[in-house]
Amino acid sequence: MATTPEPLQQVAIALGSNLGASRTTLDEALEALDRNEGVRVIRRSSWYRSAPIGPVQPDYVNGCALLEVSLAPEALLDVLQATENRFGRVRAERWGPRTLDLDLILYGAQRIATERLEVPHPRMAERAFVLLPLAEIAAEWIDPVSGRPVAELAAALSDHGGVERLEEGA
Ligand code: A4P
Ligand code: MG
Repeated sequence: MATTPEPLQQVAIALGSNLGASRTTLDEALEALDRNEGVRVIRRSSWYRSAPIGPVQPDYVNGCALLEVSLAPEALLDVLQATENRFGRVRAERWGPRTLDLDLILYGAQRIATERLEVPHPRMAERAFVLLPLAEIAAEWIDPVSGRPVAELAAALSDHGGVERLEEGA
């Protein structure tokens, strides 16, 4: 049975990697996402190096991207998880090292809480490795939880926790 297409939504995702050739993985992950029906990658932030939060593990490369999608939130999560798996993601320990992590940060102005999905991402407001790249590409976007624009959340970070810009966005 044909499914009704969802209206187009603006979406922000966060990307992270700290195993393998991280920068190449992140670039290739965006290309792979863009090849999915119903997913267009509009812009990406600079890539950043960031000190790990969680268990002892290598530094991360992190960044964010803006997508335009015609997929419902959980269908988009399926695409993100399938892409993680394609890039060799093994889920061993929570917050542990990974070749690719794709998190759904914002989905339009929606607040979503299901068994599989919480949007906005519950830890976005405390994480410099999400907010600094996100503020480059979505400064005015209003976080539906706090009612504040992303640029303001980024400016309110108490410290930038070892997050450093590597190269320009595209
Ligand atoms: N899930 C719920 N909401 C979402 C969402 N908005 N986006 C569920 C994506 N997934 C969401 O995720 C576990 C489950 O969360 C999924 O099955 C999905 O149904 P996961 O990717 O399997 O595991 P995880 O990423 O280890 O867990 P979690 O809790 O999402 O971790 P975080 O908060 O993303 O932290 N340090 C630095 N410097 N940079 C990083 O990128 N990342 C983490 C992971 C830890 N430390 C880091 C970094
Ligand atoms: Mg994750």
